[in-house]
Amino acid sequence: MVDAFFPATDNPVSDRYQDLVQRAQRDPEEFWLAQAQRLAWHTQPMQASRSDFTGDVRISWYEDGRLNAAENCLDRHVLYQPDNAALIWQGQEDGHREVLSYRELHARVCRLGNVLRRLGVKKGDRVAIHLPMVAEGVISMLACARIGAVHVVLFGGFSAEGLAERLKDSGAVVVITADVARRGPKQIPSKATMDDAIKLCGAENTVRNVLVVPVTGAAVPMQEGRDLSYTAEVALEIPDCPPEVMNACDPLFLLYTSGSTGRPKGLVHSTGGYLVWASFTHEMVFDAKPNDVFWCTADTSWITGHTYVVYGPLVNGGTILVYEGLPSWPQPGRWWDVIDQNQVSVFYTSPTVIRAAMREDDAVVQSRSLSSLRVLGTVGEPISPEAWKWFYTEVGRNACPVADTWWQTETGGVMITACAQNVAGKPGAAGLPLPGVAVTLTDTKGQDIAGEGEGLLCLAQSWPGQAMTLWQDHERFRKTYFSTCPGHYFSGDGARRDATGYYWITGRVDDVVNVSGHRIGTAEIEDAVAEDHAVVESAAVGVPHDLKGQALVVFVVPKAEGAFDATAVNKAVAAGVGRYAVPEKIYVVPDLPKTRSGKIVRRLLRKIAANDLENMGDLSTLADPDIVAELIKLVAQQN
Ligand code: 6R9
Repeated sequence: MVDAFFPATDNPVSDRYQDLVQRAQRDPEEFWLAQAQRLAWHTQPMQASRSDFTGDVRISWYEDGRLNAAENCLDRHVLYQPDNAALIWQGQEDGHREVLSYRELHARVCRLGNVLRRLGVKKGDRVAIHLPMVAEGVISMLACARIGAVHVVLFGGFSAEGLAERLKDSGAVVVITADVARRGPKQIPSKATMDDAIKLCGAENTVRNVLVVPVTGAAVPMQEGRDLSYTAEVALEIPDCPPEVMNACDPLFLLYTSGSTGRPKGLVHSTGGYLVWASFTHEMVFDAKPNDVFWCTADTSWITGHTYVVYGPLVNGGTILVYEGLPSWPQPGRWWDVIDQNQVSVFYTSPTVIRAAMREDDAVVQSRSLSSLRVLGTVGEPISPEAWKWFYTEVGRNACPVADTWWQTETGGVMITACAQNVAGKPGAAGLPLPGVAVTLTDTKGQDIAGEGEGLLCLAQSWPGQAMTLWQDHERFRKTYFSTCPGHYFSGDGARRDATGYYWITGRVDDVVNVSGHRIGTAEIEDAVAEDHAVVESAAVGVPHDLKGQALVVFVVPKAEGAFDATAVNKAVAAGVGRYAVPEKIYVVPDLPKTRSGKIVRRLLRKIAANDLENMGDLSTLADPDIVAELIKLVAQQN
């Protein structure tokens, strides 16, 4: 094998891994039923998959099984390891730290479950969670799961409009938010933004109650009858709350993500299949052990936070670390201190963080011990071989396997990686599909590509963690994922398979931009820009960026000639989507390159914005081929 980094052996996979791959191939039904034994069921499933990627499309796992996700994450561990740490919360300042044992976490989840029940939340109702990285975020998710409510975790960086859109779409009846969120030296007004969001829902508002977690204890306006203090409410309840027994295919949560059309997509994850996937992948990918302190740095509002901050490690009985703060605040290397202080053994982060750390003096990382680390992982964007090697050498001290994990909100958990201790890592490559994962590369006509080659990254068979549908829009689910390569799930990514069967992810082939691991739909941005009435039309594209992976660039065509205020465009994006999506650069142009049928040719805009002017391809299909030269000139002038 070429370029293999770890372990130094001729055979890139372990015997155990090979055996699992073969068993999964031989009899998938048997294999996945055996994996279901990881969980405690009220009714054992007798069947694994009843999924079908053709026709109307049906994703269905363990459909005759019954279970409760919170019970799986808590009660069975309370039985045999009540005093083991379930959750370590580390605040952004040193003095702020709290360790919750399994018994304590169970109690706090139960109290909140009882509050929600008292507020009339029923099985199947949606509850929105809008919290920073505090223990209450995890507690809230598990409390929903316990009473059969569907949690909808919303990103703290969304604007009021972004929140309102998701509150309306999900029909959330209760919101759990914070007074404010700490972000380094800044404070984010969570409650105030949520108040605005609920106001924006107008007649479509479904929110009856807002529970406010006192993160700093800041005084915030409370609306009589609607808003309640989280602390006061949980204090009224007992630490025992009978779990709601759910069907395996009942939704555990909705999670919104960006796609190539404007409206965000609410992916619906199941209770049984998702939890099996969280357990299986957490153990396989990270070679997880019960005494691990597992730190996944993702925000809980991201799928990575759902599966590897909360469900995976807890269902497997491990200890999770929830860290409130930023990587380099109040001092550079803060995250390395958090690892040392909490004896973190598995560290799972993103290439963006690694790139930022690489820019600091190596003395910052070298001055820390990091001796507790055993396994490293990355997720969210492609990691360059250079960053991979830095992570392996400087953070892992040449002794910890690095799992670059490729997966998506839609897949529920990791799909392609170099499983720690079982698959040799290769800098820059994601790795091999997990056992039972049927990755294919197809050409644009839907034909499978065999052997070495590059194509659309698809899956030929369902897997337990697959999202079941889009919230209240199954047809959009079918069209988005199953029409490009009929009979296959299409991920939206392109990939290359090398001679050793390893996959190298080449990035999105649709109109989604990945800024520091944030998935941003260009249509979302364009919809927001359209709110600026001085703009006729706009086109958002992604360009390569050293630190962020990709950066967002927007071409705008103003209504009137003369002075144009680009800051208004930024304001429109901040208001419509959130500050995190504000473009890196705005180019003011007289027109956009379009086909004769009026379609914007984004491929050309991407090349122009990235100053990659070779191989512009055939311009003769453009309505106005001269626009290209003009745009090149204007972009150069505005840089
Ligand atoms: C888990 C998560 C999914 C998109 C995905 C792809 C990109 C994720 C990656 C990666 C290259 C990796 N992506 N992991 N690209 N290498 N290891 O990120 O979910 O937010 O839904 O994003 O992120 O483009 O399609 P999500």
